[in-house]
Amino acid sequence: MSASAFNLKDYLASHTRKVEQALNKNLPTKRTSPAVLHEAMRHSMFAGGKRLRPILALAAAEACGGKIEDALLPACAVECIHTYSLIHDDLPCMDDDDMRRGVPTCHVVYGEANALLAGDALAALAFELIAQHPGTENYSTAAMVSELAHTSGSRWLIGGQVLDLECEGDPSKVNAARLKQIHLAKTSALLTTSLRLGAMAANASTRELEALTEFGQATGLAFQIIDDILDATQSSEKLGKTAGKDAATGKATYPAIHGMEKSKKEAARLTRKALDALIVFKEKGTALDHIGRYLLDRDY
Ligand code: GRG
Repeated sequence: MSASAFNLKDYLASHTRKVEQALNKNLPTKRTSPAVLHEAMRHSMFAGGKRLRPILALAAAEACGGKIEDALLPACAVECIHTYSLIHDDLPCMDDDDMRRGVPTCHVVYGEANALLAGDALAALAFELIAQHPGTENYSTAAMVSELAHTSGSRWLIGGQVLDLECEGDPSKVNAARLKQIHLAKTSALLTTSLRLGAMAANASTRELEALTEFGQATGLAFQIIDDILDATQSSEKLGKTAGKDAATGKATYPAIHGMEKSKKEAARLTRKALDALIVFKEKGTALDHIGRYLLDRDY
């Protein structure tokens, strides 16, 4: 596909449709017993998420010369992990949020115990799905399961949540290194694994896998810094508070630690780094390049 013919809107629409169909097929129906559990899982799964991680998995597979169909199981698996983490993150014992993806959170609708269990069940389903992938010449099924488990576990996703909770309510506890560690663990890690699993499903070369790892890490960090910049601007405007310190949530932000100018420069540097990493894919990296620009070119 030539770069000029590429239409990101159409690409996202068609890939989202494929992801939705696969998720619908792979999640137990609402009527499957116990119905309340499956309703709760479906409530959060089909609440209108952007499907960024599964789309990255499919785009990575295509960039490595593979077919979308080969990456649908990893795509569903990463979205199951993501949705489980959001359900648990929203619980009263964590962030205690009432709304997510524009609808009431799982525990608000189904109660705390059912929400906790719906999250657990989605995490289990993620591993059931990735274990169904036959693997490829260079990557065994076990290597793919291990990739997902490592990222979901105590060193990354869950570890990042613990670090974040430790600093809750006292942003002064967070220095630059700690904030980067939290962003890498909570945001970059699953984005990177989504890309890597899509690539593994397409039997990627080591060079391709490394390029996607670099793209994922830089994109995740830049995405989070841009989020922090926007949050800080909104906080200062809406709440009349010092830009960079989100006192409403008690969370440290990138601009609070580094200042607004340095944050913008770092976001721009990481964006360039992310897009440069795609050079190895030539034309086949067009979709990832457009997705990267779309995520990172937000107005701040
Ligand atoms: C294991 C409980 C537990 C938590 C792990 C991922 C996580 C840590 C917590 C979720 C909360 C959070 C704000 C994480 C940062 C990553 C992030 C940017 C999440 C939002 O992702 P989007 O924007 O959401 O892709 P949608 O709803 O579109 O899927």
